[in-house]
Parts: sequence; structure tokens; C-alpha cells
Amino acid sequence: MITIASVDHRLHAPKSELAFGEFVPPYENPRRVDSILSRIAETKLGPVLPPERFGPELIRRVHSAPLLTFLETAWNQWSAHFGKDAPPALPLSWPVGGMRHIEPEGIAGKFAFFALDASTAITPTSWAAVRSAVDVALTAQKRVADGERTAFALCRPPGHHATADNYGGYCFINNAAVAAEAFRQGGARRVAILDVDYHHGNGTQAIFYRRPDVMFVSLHGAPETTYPYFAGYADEAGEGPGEGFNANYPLRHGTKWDAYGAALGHAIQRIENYGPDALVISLGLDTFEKDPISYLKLRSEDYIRIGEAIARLRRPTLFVMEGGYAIEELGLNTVNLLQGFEA
Ligand code: Q9C
Ligand code: ZN
Repeated sequence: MITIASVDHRLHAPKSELAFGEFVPPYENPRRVDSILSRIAETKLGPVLPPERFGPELIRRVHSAPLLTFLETAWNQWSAHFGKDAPPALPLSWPVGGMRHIEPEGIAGKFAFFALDASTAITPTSWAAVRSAVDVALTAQKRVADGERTAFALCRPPGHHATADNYGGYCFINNAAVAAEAFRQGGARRVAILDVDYHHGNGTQAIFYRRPDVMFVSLHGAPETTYPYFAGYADEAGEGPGEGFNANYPLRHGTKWDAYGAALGHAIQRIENYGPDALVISLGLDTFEKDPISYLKLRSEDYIRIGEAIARLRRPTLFVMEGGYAIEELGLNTVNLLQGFEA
């Protein structure tokens, strides 16, 4: 299997993350990619190639102009107010229910308007890393669209929490959604996105919620107890023309392979019935038993079975990296899944 990866992911590396009431070293950090690349080399999974550069057209089909302008200019506006040595930029308030959703003029207000949480810092070079992750996704997508059975987009930062209008959950641009849109523009009539990250892919779901041409299917920690809390319930089925093309499988804390595998079987059957021309996997490995911020209990060998189950769909398949924070085993678990797919 070919992997696409960019060295520019290192440009996004905030010094700290606000988590559980204090600043801690970021869970989402460049060592995640190192772990995966070293396992790819060790197992001779296949070549690792750099991305081509893509223009902004497909990103603009997925995200609103105000969000893109904000992400590109946020650091410059922040540092104009707080100085070039200012700490990474974070929001401190939010427009909750009953308030006005009007973009403020000042930069602190803009953070409040565009962010969906306070765990996703922006540094001077974050935007360059974010753009490189989109190029990684689109380069891998192009190979699959051009006839390869599969490719692995080793994106960092991840994307599935980013909506058309908001960033957060370590995500800025929704790489998987942009890749799905690229399949559609390239002539695929139906695209299915299967999201196996521990966290619900609220961004991807929202982007395609009213569309029948892109089905979104997700397995994730139940929203009653799990970030992002306000999406991911089983009754979210899509809306309007998209009704029936969204499927959520919320799972309780402590879920092991038995219940996970059963839910995965249902999810895969949904996709089989849909009959997509292309499949995008939002590949998170934070369902692992030792993940430091998650509460599912999958083991390393279970990822081989997830890969095998995905392969049974026999569709052109693009893997797009999302989360996974047990860095020591992240490479092993990721490559197990990809090898299970290829076996
Ligand atoms: N700081 C992805 O896996 N906060 N995003 C969790 C610990 C946000 C996870 C609490 C978790 C986002 C792509
Ligand atoms: Zn996650």
C-alpha cells in the first residue's frame, strides 16, 4: 500500500493543550506520525511519497469563506494584539443557544465564534501544516481515483471534527470530507465515509447531513459521556434529501471487540446496501485500550479484523488518518489495520 505523508505536519506543534483544567503536553503531536512511519518501514508496507500541491477549490466546496479566512489570518491578528511572542491562540467564550451568531470584529471574539472547543491551539505555522494535510489527502485520493485499489493519507493535523464553519477537536480542515468531495467531482456517483475514530465525526456528519450522494457511517463513544458530546446519537439519520444516508453506532465506555465487531458488521452492511463507488475511511486508532483520552477497549490484534471487514466491501478505498494518542502502539495498530485490509 502506498502512503502519502508530508514533513510539513511538524509545523503544527503547539507547546501545550488545555485538557482537564490544566495545560498539558499536546496529545495530538508530531510523534504520532513518527510512530506510524517507523512501523511502515519496519513492516515494508509500501513506499511513502510526498504530496502534490492542490489549489483551494475543493476546500472551498466543503468550508465557508469566513472560516477559511479566519484560519489563514488568525495568528497574524492574534499576534497583532498580543505580540509575536504570544502563547498559542485559544478561545475563552462561546455563542451558546439564544445568543447572536454574528462574526465579531475583534480577534478574541472571532476565536469564540469559530472554535468548537479550547483544546485546539493555533500557532504561527499551523496553517501551513493544515494545508499540507489537505494536500496529503488529495494526493492519495487521486491515486485511488486513478485506479489503485487503496492508498493511505497520513494526514496531520486530523480533520473529522471540523464543520463547514467551525474548527476544533484538534481539527481545522476536514481532510476526509474534502477527499470525498474530490471523488464526487471526479465522477463517483456515491461515496461512503466510514469513521472508526473513537470520537464522533461531527464535522463530517454535518457537512453531508442533507446530501444523499455521500453517506456517513460512524462508530464512536456514546455522546452521553464522550466528546464532542452534542452529536453522535443513534437517531441522527440525515435530513431532507440526506435522510437515510447517515448512520451512528454509539458505543458504551469499556466496549471490547465482541460488541465493537457486531456494530462494525452492521455499519458495513449499511455501506454494502448503499453501493458506493468509493469508500473513505476516517481512520482513528483512539479506540485502543491504552489510549490516554479514550474509553473503548480494543486490542492491537482487533485492528487486523477491522481492516479485513473493510476489505470485504471490495471498493476503491482511501484511508485518511484521524486520531490515536497511545503513541507507542499507534504505528503497530495503524499498520495492523492496513495489513488486515490488504491480506
Ligand atoms: N483534552 C480526534 O481524535 N478533547 N480528536 C478531549 C482531552 C478533544 C479528539 C479531552 C478530543 C479531540 C481527531
Ligand atoms: Zn478521536
